[in-house]
Amino acid sequence: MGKDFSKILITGALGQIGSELTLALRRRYGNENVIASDIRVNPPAEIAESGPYLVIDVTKPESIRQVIIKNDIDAIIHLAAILSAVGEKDPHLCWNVNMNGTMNVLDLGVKYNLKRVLIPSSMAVWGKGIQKEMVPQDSVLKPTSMYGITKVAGERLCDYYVYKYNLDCRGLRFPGIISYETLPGGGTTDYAVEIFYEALRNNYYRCFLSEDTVLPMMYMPDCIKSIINLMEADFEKLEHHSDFNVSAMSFSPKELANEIKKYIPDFVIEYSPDYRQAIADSWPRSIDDSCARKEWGWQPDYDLQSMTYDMIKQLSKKLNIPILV
Ligand code: NAD
Ligand code: AKB
Repeated sequence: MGKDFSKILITGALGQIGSELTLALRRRYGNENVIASDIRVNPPAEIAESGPYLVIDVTKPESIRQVIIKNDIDAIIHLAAILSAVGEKDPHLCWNVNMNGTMNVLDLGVKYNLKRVLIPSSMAVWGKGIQKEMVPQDSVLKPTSMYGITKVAGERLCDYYVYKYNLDCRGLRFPGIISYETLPGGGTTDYAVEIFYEALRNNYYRCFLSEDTVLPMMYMPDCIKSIINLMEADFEKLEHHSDFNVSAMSFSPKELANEIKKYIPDFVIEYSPDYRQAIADSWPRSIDDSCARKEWGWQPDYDLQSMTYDMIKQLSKKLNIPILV
């Protein structure tokens, strides 16, 4: 167990996960050793000023290749992607970014003999015919969203590169990620972040999922921890590679709203399900992550209560809306 790579490239680094992961990895491995990249040209000051930032479009392999060569990159964390809700609005874009981006990263990983490639998957891999409660590691994968289809194909592709080319490629199936730094990028679980902003600003939230839609979720500190732990895990001890189930908590919009009401008693939530309800209905209610626990020691720190407490505390500071916590 430990770090055997020295220069990391992060794609999609300005997104919900990347913007926090970049800073966490810079603190851990050194500012100059973590190169952030995204298709967007204007990074926020925190990213631009704390280390290298480059523009990369992952659908263009040459733009990734140049950065690998010029910076002696030996590990890539590939976060650039189109998420489920945006993917349903533009399935071709979703296919192009998620599939071609992943294939480009994997091909370059082989060509330049990279020590590690990590590519997150998602609970969107599941769909028809699944066990809804504690969906097991190895189970039927028949997603109905374009995003889910690209995530299943991405997982299979990564495992193919492990076996065919001996590339050290790893990945985890994240549930919905909740955070207060950067807004989520257009997924079905985005409600679980929006609700905090609206509760604090307006005491009111109209939720696009129905009140009893239970979904697995994870707080950002656990997400960052899981990526670092898997990046540093001993390859020899891994039986799975690109598709580790990881989980932390599960709740419905109603249960989350009730937790928020402990801090904002006047908070009112109403429900107006839209096209994202069908996506949520195709996903599991909870996830069995025993393989990740056994193979690389996964253990979440946050549950619904501790996540809600911290979200309210951090966001009330960020938005300058005093709340007693
Ligand atoms: P995000 O949508 O917040 O960020 C994705 C980033 O990719 C954006 O900054 C965007 O500008 C960038 N991007 C889009 N097209 C690009 C291109 N062609 N080239 C380069 N960059 C491009 O996503 P995220 O939430 O940070 O997710 C990161 C990874 O984690 C994705 O693979 C996603 O599927 C996975 N994941 C996220 C969640 C979640 O709840 N956030 C849950 C499960 C899995
Ligand atoms: C989404 O809702 O699309 C993402 C995910 C679970 O992959 N948050």
